Amino acid sequence: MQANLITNRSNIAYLSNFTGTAGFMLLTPTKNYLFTDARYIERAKNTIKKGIKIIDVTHVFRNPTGLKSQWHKILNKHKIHTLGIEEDDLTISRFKKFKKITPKVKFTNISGEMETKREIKTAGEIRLITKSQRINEQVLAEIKKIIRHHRRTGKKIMETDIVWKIKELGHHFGAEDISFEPIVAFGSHSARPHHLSGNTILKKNDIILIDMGMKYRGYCSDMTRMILPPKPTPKQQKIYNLVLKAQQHAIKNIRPGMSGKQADTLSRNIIKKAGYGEKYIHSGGHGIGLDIHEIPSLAESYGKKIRRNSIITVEPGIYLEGEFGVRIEDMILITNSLPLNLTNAPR
Ligand SMILES: [Mn+2]
Repeated sequence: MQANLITNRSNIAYLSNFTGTAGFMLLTPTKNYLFTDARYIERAKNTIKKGIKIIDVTHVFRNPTGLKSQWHKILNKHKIHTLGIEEDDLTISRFKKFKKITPKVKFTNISGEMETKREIKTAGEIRLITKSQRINEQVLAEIKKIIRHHRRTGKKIMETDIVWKIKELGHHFGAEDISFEPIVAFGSHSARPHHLSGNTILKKNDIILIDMGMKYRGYCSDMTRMILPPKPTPKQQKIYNLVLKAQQHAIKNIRPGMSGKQADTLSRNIIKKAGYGEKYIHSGGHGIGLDIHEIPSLAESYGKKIRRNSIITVEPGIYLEGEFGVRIEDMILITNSLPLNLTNAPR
């Protein structure tokens, strides 16, 4: 029999609801186990899904044979001769420890198997991701008010002020966390796709890029919006319209069965034809769920198919160094017909 050792934290959360930072799972054909220590036993008991047995490994560090005897008992009970491991996650030092207490077992790589399951979202997951995005939109609406106020009054505000406002408002509207550090880029900083926000002060005619996401019951949201200056230049307006056109075309036409590469091409071809292909310097989107970046990937290098009931971002961009950049990002649910846009924020 084969058992699978799950060490990836998002996979553990997906399987068990357990979100502690120490622990691992063992999935046998008939029973699933969560191993964790005293700091998390209480939490595990309160949050874990039914049917998973909690194994307390608190004293193992003082007495390593403690884990060894429990471990052997379980492996023998289920007649395990092969152990699947997540090679993309398990460090070499931890692997050595497992190898030491499991000398007779054959190891096999199962990286990606859980991620392939997680790619398809259940109705409950779709609800949580949508809720996460609703909070994200409530936060953005407040941020826009703040920016309007500062533009009107000329009161000083820095990129990092807005970053912290996003975090505080996320908490206020019920998010448990942000899904990644918000990207707030004023003026020419918007030409850097992942600008590190700093102490730059907003100028009256700055274009603003905001890329932000929340976490709600473990599930991430992700959205990018541009806040155009009161009087955008013709070039800003032209590039904005082009990115929006490319994004909307992709959103309308992505279908299950298409490869990640084909899905990426939908927005990229429009930007290429307009002469800005070289300025679209990242992939066209990504899966999202418990992690901010999951499979599938909308990219040249991703030949696998887009699947129904996966949730992906669509986020083309054009970056003109020293001038400005534009990216527009929505989250969509893949269906058999028109994808469902989960993003309601105005563009
Ligand atoms: Mn994104």
